[in-house]
Amino acid sequence: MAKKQPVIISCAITGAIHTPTMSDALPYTADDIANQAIAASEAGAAILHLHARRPEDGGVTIDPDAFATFLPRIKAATDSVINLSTGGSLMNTIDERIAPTLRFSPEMCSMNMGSMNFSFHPLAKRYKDWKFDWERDYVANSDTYIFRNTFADLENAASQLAPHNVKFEHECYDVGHLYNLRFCMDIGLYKAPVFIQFIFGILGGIGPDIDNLIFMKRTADRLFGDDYRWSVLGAGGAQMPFATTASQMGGNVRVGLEDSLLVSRGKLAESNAQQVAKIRRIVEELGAEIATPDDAREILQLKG
Ligand code: KMH
Ligand code: ZN
Repeated sequence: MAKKQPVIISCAITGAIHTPTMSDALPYTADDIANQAIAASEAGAAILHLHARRPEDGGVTIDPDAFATFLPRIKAATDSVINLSTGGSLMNTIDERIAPTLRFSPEMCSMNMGSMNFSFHPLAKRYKDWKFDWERDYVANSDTYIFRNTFADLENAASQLAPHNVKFEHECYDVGHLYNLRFCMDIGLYKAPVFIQFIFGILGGIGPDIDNLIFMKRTADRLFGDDYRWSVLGAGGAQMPFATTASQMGGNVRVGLEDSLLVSRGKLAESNAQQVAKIRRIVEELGAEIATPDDAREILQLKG
């Protein structure tokens, strides 16, 4: 029997969605982001997906100077692949969102494959201290909260980033985004093998039902054949069930406080490393190995 490929664990350390009022574990100072990223790497994360936040209030920032406050420490302390977000905030242009990647030229960065509504699921109200008012905060302002990723934006980002040879984590929140990706490959924006992150459970994208994972995977097989590698991200309570299922289907997994503040049903995670350790234990107990950073470099054909 052919040896199974090891499972790449990505960890998304802090993101732009959750707020520090929702969990004490969510890192937002440079020290906390660096410490949690280093601990996640030691726990088994081969890839670290990073956003920056304002240390004074935990709000989102895409200022490259803010990334500079924690990136050197993480690079000095770990061998994990650095993956910078180009999603940033819903308020910024694509030029602003790719600025940190242009400055630091990491091995990887995210690339969001379509425009969409983008919201917390209303069930997020269950989080501790969650002061969320659906009508006031989202429905009334829904014009402001469009996540813009037009084809022109994708073309612009790909052409500016081309000299950096950065591998994209193609964030696909719905089946249509797979077709967008195929189109962009056909017009020469991306090189195979592409790395697709199938995302389930963001309101505005496809829902967290395992049927949808099978459907996304089957559609990707049809569109990309051998030209893609894949990983799964389930938002909120879908994180561990989807990661477990994906790892059993031959896929890779993404965990981290960016995507879920929980470690198990109704229980807040203490750290990113706790989520990495949990999915690592599940993957290993079910008979697979986890990938080292160098395995990830080889599987995804990173510039290294
Ligand atoms: N927060 C995730 C659902 C990005 O940073 O570009 C998607 C994400 C986007 O990670
Ligand atoms: Zn992100």
